[in-house]
Amino acid sequence: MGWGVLHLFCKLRPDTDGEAVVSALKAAASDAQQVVPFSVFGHKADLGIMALGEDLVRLRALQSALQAARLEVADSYLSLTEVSEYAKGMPPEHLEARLHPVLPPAGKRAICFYPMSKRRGDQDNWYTLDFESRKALMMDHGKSGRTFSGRIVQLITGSTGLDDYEWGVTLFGQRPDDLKDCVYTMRFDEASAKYAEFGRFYTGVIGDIDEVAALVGLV
Ligand code: 76R
Repeated sequence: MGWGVLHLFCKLRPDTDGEAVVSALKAAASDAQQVVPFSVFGHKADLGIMALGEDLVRLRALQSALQAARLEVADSYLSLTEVSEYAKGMPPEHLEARLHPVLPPAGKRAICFYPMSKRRGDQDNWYTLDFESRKALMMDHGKSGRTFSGRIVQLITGSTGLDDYEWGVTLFGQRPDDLKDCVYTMRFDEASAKYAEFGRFYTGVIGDIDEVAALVGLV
């Protein structure tokens, strides 16, 4: 079974208790959850947190602790790690990395997150294609994705029925141009060009908890 994944995009307020935020993040990180903190560029948020673990209640408890420290949750996304139905035949270690990823990947400090769905339009409807056609499109997608092997780590987490879009897309790269090149290239995949719809994009820089807390002005 997959893990819960909670992305939180938070804003500092004048009365935010920075020390309490740092304690909450450290407590969560030492309590069977992975916590990936990052500073977010631009006005959409200050502090980004990607928290993942088996127990959804603990993820929600982290959110409560941050809110109790008067951090404003400006946006969020809930999803679950999963193995894509088109990746079922892949080697077990590959599937394990999808279900139980160890984050953040070493040396990849640039992160972006966006939610996406597959289109259900009158002309182009992903869900009226048969499985073999979808699988062929996803194989093409995987092929163009693999040209970024080593440069990008993608984590696709499922959210159909849980949040506004069908997947959360989290990409890790060494620098922002790795993210940009990857997303640009994949726009030409038929699976994206014809069928993808995207939500808001968030981009940031990962660090350890103290580093990110200092950078965004929490401490
Ligand atoms: O798991 C695998 O690596 C197998 C091949 C593969 C699958 C099944 C794969 C590879 N992806 C898969 C599934 Mn992907 N991916 C996206 C986006 O911006 C866009 O245009 C779309 C957002 C990017 C950038 C990306 C990158 N992928 C999926 C699915 C689930 C579909 C389903 O289950 O129905 C989505 C929504 C999706 C979206 N993909 C890759 C990449 C990259 C870089 C790879 C190669 C990964 C690697 O080799 O490590």
